[in-house]
Amino acid sequence: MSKTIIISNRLPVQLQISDGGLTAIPSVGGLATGMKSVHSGGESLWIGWSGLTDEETPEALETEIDNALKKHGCAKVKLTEKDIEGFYFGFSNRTVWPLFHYFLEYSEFELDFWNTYKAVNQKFADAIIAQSDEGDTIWVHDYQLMLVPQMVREKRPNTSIGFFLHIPFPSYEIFRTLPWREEILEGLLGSDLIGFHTYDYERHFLSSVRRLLGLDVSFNDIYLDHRVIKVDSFPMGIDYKKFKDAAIAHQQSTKEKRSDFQIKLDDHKASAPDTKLILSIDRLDYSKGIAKRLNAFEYFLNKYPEYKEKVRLIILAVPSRSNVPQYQLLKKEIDELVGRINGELSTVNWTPIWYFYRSLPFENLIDLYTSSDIAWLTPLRDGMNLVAKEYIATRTDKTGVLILSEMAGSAYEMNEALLINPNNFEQQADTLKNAITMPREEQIARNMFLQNRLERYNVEVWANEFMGALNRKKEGSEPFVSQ
Ligand code: GDG
Repeated sequence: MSKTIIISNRLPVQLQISDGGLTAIPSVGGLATGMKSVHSGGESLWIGWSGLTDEETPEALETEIDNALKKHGCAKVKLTEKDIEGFYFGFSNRTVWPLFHYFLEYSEFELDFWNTYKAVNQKFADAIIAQSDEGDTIWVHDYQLMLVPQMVREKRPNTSIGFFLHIPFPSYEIFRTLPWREEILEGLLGSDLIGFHTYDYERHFLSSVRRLLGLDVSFNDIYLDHRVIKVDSFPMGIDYKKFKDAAIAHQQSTKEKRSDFQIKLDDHKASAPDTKLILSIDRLDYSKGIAKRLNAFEYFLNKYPEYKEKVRLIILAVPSRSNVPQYQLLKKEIDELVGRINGELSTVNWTPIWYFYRSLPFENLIDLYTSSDIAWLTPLRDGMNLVAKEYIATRTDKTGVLILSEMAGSAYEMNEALLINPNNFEQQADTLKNAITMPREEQIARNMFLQNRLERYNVEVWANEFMGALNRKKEGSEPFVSQ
């Protein structure tokens, strides 16, 4: 029987080794949830890195780890510390990530990184080849594995291969600066179907293929030898029901059951009922525009001083890639900015910014979403941005205002949000004022549209549409319908 193989850098389960032995905890991230409908029963296998390097894995536990992963339909790719250094922290996050987010000056073109990226992609491809048969369907995820489709195609010419990129694909002018640009494109073109979050990323990719490889491109078909490769956009949704249900449960829970976090938020509301809470949640990443947001907040308070003591900004910055120097610098910059702004503007009754540098449990995330009057998300570039969608999904009474950067992929589907250019402080300050004063009826009207769309195009629909398109391509029976 043919099966589906999903492949991503990390597996949807986390391994923990403690005195009590080994535990495999399923992760609750968007991708893991979205793939549930695809990754079910014995008909699918998810291949990825377990999160433990070879050096961290006691030999005696190897079989136990394999068995624990097998129970979740997973198999591991073994990587050394050196692999992770060059492939993940190196080429993926010091070359591709900055370049694809238009931070050209941060992108490092290191031959060692590239060689390790190739070698590790080969390890992933070998794992697929070892565990798959010709009739299987393979879905490769994200920028860490862009060479895998071609590596698999070489050994399995007739296998159906899909690839989805979760980050932006940059314009040709940016992409062409990469020394290994042709190899990356050729790697991706091993796929039968290549998916992006937005039509713009798709267009950028097609343009690079045409100009760098000189291939025939017609509409969203690429002609390569005897193959036709489809390219299309599939904007990723969220597990809408999970967020909505969590928000409903949160509202229904008794006072005694509130989290400490919620008690603090409620105390704050009770002591300053007129104060608006403005929320931002991001991984601590330069692409998310956190420093600019802090500067824009200060600008807003200086332009509209009547809002001093009437607003509070909550910044949840989740630690990320702290081995990469650029992220260490950013952490320092944000720490200093928050300290300076709070130092300069605080009063005895008011601290303008509450700053949390940590990852919070899901329940606290819901506390924050449901307690905040405004979500303010200002990425300078973002493939999609799921936080914007999650905030809207938790607004059970349909109030709340979303201010969203037009540089986020999600902005294309969220026109009813207040869309801003994160570099325009004047516009950001005025938009904050509009958000604070927006009438309740207007909030409800805007969120009604947003919620309907998010509920309909949820993450399961996203996964099924991609798989459907890949299967149609395989069968060649139905006409391919572009969105
Ligand atoms: C990449 C692309 C694209 C955040 N803090 C906590 C927490 N989160 C969860 C959120 C959300 C997820 O993390 C973040 O997703 P984003 O989409 O906003 O951003 P990236 O991590 O950069 O994801 C992005 C995405 O891939 C999917 O294709 O949208 O553009 O960069 O789900 O809820 N979860 C918990 N505690 C936290 O403190 N539990």
